[in-house]
Amino acid sequence: MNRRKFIKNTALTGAGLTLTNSLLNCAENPSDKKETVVAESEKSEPSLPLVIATWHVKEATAKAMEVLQAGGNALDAVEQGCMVEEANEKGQSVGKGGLPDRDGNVTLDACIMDKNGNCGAVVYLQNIKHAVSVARKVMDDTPHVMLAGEGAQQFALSQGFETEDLLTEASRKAWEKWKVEAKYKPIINIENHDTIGMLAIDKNGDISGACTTSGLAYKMGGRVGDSPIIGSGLFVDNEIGAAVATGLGEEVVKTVGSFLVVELMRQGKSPQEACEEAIGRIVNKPNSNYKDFQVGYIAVNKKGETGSYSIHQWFSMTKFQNGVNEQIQSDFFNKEEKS
Ligand code: SD4
Repeated sequence: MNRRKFIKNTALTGAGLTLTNSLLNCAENPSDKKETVVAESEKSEPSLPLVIATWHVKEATAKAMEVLQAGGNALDAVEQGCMVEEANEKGQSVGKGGLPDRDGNVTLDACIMDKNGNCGAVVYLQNIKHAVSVARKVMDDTPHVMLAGEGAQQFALSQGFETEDLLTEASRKAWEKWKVEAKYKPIINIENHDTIGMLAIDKNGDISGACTTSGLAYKMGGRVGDSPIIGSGLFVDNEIGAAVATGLGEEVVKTVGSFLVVELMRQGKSPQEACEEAIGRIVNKPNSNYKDFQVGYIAVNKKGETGSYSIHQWFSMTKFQNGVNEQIQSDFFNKEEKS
């Protein structure tokens, strides 16, 4: 599978750090994907249940749909869907096999949110593959919303999760190569997909969402992105809809992106319009260096209409609805960029 490499680096100059933005180059080359739909259009009345997810993750959306078709709720569907990618060692941005930070540690961020506005999150979780399930346990079985690091791991162990080394041989080699050749100026990653964010509506019309990631490859030790932060990486409001983000988390956090998308839908915008305006908030900032990084949003509203939008080309959404599990290429802001 060829991957297009369209932007090489993301510079976080404020932190004095240059980071590879892994998701800049992991989208499908459209010439490889016969089933790719070029632009999304809502041709018929949306029907339930439905699942959408960031990037090309058909196995994950298929799992979530299996849960929904069996009468399961949206919360179980998004958890189980995300778990597919966490267990997929070939995916170097989620769960086992995730690329490590600059010190060689794989650290995971995840969150989950249900139809009642309950949520749970883990940040800087190590040695436990299913971060999304630990996040769910935080939501279900603690009085808290977020657990970090050692505390999150201890909690997971107390709940019966088992530790394992998440750094696969492939990711270790990539890290070793990065250290030697990039000299702490990271080079492009080759990945199958990126952070998975998933939103589902079950047959009762209830919405839930989840997001799980190993974050930016070769990040500074201790760095946490947007993905586990409710309102930034993910937000669900069962009255309105839900949104989830992928991309350079720092930019998503600064604009409280997923909450913004949901609030824009509350004001009457379609999911597509809301995603576009949220991207607008990033790219229209004074002195925005958006050409150097990617951010993408996907969203769904209560009616089951969906949208997705990104700064740069090659972001995609996987959507499973009406028996069709398809990858949909997102529209994007930076049309000046050459294909
Ligand atoms: C982060 N939003 O940690 C994530 C990165 C991402 O895997 O989407 N890529 O900033």
